[in-house]
Amino acid sequence: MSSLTTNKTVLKWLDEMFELVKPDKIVWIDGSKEQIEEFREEACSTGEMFRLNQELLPDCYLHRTAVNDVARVEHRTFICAPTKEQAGPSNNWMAPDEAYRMLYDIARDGYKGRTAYVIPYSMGPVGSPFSKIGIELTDSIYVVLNMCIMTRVGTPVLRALGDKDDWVRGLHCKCQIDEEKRYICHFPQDNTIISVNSGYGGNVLLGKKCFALRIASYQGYMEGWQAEHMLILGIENPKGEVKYICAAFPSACGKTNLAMLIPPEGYREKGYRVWCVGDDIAWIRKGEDGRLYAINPENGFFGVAPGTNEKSNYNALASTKEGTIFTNVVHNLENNTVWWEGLDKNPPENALDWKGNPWNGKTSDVVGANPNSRFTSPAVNCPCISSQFENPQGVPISAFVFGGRRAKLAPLVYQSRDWKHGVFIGSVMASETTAAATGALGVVRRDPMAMLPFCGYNMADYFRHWIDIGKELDPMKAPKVFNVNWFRKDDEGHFLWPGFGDNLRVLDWIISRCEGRVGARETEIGYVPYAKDINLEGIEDKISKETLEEILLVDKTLWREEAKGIQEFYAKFGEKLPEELKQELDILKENIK
Ligand code: GTP
Ligand code: SPV
Ligand code: MN
Repeated sequence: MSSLTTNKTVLKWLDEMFELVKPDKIVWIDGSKEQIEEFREEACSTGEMFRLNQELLPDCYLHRTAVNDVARVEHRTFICAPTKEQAGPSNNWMAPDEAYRMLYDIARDGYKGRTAYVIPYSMGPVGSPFSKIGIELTDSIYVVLNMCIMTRVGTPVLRALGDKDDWVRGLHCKCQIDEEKRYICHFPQDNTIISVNSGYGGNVLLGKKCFALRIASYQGYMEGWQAEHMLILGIENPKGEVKYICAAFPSACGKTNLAMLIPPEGYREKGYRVWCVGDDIAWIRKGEDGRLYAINPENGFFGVAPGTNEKSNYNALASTKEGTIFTNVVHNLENNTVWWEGLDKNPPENALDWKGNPWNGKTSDVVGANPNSRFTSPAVNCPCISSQFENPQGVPISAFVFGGRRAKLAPLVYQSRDWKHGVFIGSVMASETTAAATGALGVVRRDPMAMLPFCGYNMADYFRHWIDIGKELDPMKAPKVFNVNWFRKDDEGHFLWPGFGDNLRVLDWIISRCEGRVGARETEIGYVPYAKDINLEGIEDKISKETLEEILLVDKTLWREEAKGIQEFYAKFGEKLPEELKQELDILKENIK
């Protein structure tokens, strides 16, 4: 197939890669419906995908990854900057020469007997000043079809690129899906990503975590903008005014759910609406009016399936009803559809589990869907997708919200005293680990700004970048900074806060604070709501005033322990840790003495 561009930098790189991996055939992705249909046919004919019930789930498919390949692999993810210090203490590092040599050895001849797919893609609306272009070379149709949902692909992207060299190189080789030779490597200084021996989501859809966070965070550091692991949502009030919030929660901690939430009945009746701009990644820059603006660089959702249902996330579920690829969920053979834990109380009896083994949901005592099983759905499917989704200028941000899973300690919500204190709060975030990455579950770890696995450079420089961004903002225009915790538990392990749609009650307080319409209690850790200011109308049976008061308390004893943990974490960054953050830690220690 002839190439779709004459861009010499693209053709040169591709020639080098073809010479290395030796494909039998080369196919350029043009983004046409016909081509996508051809790939679906082919993937079904080889058993790589299954066509689901086309009446109930039109254009929907099921895919199973290898059993050893179901999540991101943080211990095999590397930042290959020229020096270890540039990668920083929170990243795995390999010297670029050594990494290229090792990866090329693994990838050599890897496409023999296979087809090379060349995917030109844009992160962000094609032609937006925020947007960036990448080219992913892959030997996986599954990757192609996912990228066609998650990003803007094809000929218009190459047209926008023209002759420029400003694009990110991405080589993906499935190889033998060998865990021992699995590597996800980033070369921020070369705009290059190489991923070998995986076929799973975040490891191989290179536009997502690899480019839009790891490479882009470094680009943002160099160019004065930010790439963050944040959802973007708009809250419309009864007057029709929309305020936008960006929120950073670690993987599988509620971004997709919050981004698409349905307001509680009382709010709906009054005329409140929530609009989803993005559910995972935000690219943020200062606009001409001096405010921060954000776009969602993606074009689809790669969402966690388990727990998604009519009630918890109606909009996400609705998004999966057409043109969706399901990965590692249960195959319901009764009607050729899909199922996962938490979808409904009616698991299929005649089914295949995520590994493809016969599974009876009524009698089995093991889960049918992998805990990190996912759906890949087009953003346009989402009933509450924002009218600003395609706005090339992005949306103005009123608040940044940080949060994680903390059974104890962190109150339901609190506000920082100012920007610097807000950066401190983001930098000391901690959360219990989830199934989104391989490794231990439920262990509390520091995950600054939910970026620990995704920051493409030294995290101390990343903190400095955050502080510097704030210095350039007029305090009146800078987003206000908050922390939330939907995951406080009682001693029996039950969640104390109802969560999901009811989280709007907390966002309501946040917006009121941004608009200066409500007071707050100044505490040792920042501004905490008075219980009376969190609207509990309609959920008095789900949460008592006493419980609310309990989850708004600041327990000094626990915070003293926390301060020790923060100090240990900060010590890793040595002299590079910004002085401002040391001062903020000193203030906290003084406050809770
Ligand atoms: P990634 O796609 O991995 O980045 O995850 P995410 O941050 O988008 O997480 P998602 O919204 O998919 O939620 C992950 C899990 O958290 C699901 O099992 C949800 O049911 C659960 N969850 C989300 N919001 C809430 C909440 O408000 N309360 C409780 N208790 N659980 C929640
Ligand atoms: C996450 O783990 O934060 C995800 C899923 O959004 S993945 O694309 O696999 O990284
Ligand atoms: Mn994520």
